Amino acid sequence: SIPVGIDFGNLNSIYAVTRNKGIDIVVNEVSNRSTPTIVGFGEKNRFIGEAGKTKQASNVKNTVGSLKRILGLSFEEQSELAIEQNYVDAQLIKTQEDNVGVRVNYLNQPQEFSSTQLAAMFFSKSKRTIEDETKAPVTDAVITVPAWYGEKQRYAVHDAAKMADLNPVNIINETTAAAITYGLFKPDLPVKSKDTPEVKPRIVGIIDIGHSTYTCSIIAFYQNELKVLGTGYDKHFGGRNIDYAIANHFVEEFKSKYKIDISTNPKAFNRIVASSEKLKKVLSVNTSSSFSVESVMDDIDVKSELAREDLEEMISPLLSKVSGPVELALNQAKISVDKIDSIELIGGTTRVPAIKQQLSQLFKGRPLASTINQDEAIAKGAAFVCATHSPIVRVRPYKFQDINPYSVTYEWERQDISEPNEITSLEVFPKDCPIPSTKIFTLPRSGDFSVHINYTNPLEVSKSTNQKLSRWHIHGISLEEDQESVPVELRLRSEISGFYIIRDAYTLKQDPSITEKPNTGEKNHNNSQKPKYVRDKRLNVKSHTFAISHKALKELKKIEEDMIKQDILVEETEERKNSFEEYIYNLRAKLEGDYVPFVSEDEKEKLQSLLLQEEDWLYEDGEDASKEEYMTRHDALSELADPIRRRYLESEKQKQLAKDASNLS
Ligand code: ATP
Ligand code: K
Ligand code: MG
Repeated sequence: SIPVGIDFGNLNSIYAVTRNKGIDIVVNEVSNRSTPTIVGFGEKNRFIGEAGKTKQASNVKNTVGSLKRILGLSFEEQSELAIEQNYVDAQLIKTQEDNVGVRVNYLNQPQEFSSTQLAAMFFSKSKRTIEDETKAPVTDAVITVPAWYGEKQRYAVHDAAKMADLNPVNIINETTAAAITYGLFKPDLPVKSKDTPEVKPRIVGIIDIGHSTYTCSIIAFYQNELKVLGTGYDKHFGGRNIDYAIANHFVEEFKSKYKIDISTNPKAFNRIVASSEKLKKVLSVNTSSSFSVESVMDDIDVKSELAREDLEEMISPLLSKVSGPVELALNQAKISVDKIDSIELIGGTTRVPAIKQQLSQLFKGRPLASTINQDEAIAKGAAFVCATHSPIVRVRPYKFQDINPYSVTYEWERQDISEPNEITSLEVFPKDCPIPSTKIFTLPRSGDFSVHINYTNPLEVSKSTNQKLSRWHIHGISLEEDQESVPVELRLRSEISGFYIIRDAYTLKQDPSITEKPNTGEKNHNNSQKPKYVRDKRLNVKSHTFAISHKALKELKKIEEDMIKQDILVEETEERKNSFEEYIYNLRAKLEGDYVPFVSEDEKEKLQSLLLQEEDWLYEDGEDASKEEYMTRHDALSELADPIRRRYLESEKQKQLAKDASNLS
């Protein structure tokens, strides 16, 4: 599998692959370097990516965007849900598992899909796009997510990828992925070595403001190495807030100006939002711009204009929040603005002049650079990370470390062991500790037991977030007759992907080699009193996480595969129809041209009337026929026409032979 990185954006997603010793962006079926993150449902098939965007205006109720916002969201998170419903015309519903899903019309009937299925639909289309462009099989992928994604959302990404027949080898934070790209392509980073332990890293602030989210990370760079020192974010700050501010402004204006209320008409409002986004982009360059939408509703054309100044006034509440994520990141990194060596802007919304200006003030006039590609840096970093996991692709070693966003505690049951001060829980991974990280912990146990992994501090995560992350069962513990307990060693790990796990568990026994020849080496000198333990038996570890069960995953994967088959069938039917139509036109032209000397009047008449009949059929009953029917009719027609074609080809061959012969003589 070719290594793939997917920047799963709220508006657009970007695909990168490593090939020819570099990292390339993959273009989609219409040669765009980014693909709309959108899924639409139709009477016969789905419209995913570009097709979804194209059909959106005429299919608003059955088109779903904001996939990344609703992915892994619980229905309990009502305030989040209410915000997302503003941006999604399809109806958001509660799925059987208490997650968020949609109800849409698909194949002429109401159907429900979970947000995980929706993301899977987008990922499976992405997989095909990448396979078509690279002509290589695609399985392994690294997908990027916002730093604020909790464990539930990260498992949802994992499940969605698997449903789409991808292997999510890693999930990494967006700004971390962009930082990796920065680190890979900057030639002049400080070199840390044994001889120069004191050399200072370069400190860079990476600011990503996209369509829905704003993240700032402070990163320390050495050559071939980076460490995230702090990350701050505003979950609800992005281009879509600006688009809606503009759209709502015009809705109000048009109420009095044209006596229409566009907010009551989803299709019309959608078009206003789309035009508002365009207007916003123009205002990043020009100081004023006109605005118009033809026949927006009730056959009314609307027209207006907007000045950049007025836009800035309109979004002043948003602009006042620009400093938030930067301050949070600096706080977590425990450094001041002056210690930052440079600032990199990525994400589309950092192009807004007023936002740039605010950032510039915040960083005391320091230049705001975009030395890495603003739109593509995240996907490229992800593709590189995917390559590091590949057994066949060789990439240079690169070390990167992220930072733990939430404190996490491991908790286990009390067992009746006469252990003084037996503790039953431990905050293993405090907020701000580096990740990945492994902690080894030994517990006396009298039998099989379970461990619960929870967020430590409800205040660190949003109110409605489930505090309980996962449950782990450790079994296979057996005691000797005279034993009250046995020491069990757990390897606890926080992964770069944001998962907290128990990597493995062993029972321990006293090291037999030590009792046999005690205290020979220096090493054992200090702890000669304590018995030394070694691993004895590997225990079984079973987890219950947010991930959906194997059985459910298998079923959902099958459902996705069937929907893909249906999409492909519709595509192929369309191709067959087009080729049949083309054949009719070509044959008609040839009957009047090339074929004239080889066709009898009788044959010609017969064929021409058949052509007419088939053409009529195509525009009536045959408008919407099956793939087989187009093929059958195509075959029937060519069976009649082929003898004529053969006579023609034979004559051409003879002519060529005669020509060759005369050239020879
Ligand atoms: P997110 O990161 O929130 O998931 P995303 O990755 O899809 O979203 P980007 O592709 O980084 O977002 O940026 C898209 C946003 O940037 C859109 O709101 C778009 O309108 C906006 N944008 C793009 N170009 C410009 C521009 N020249 N001026 C203003 N805004 C722009
Ligand atoms: K993007
Ligand atoms: Mg983004």
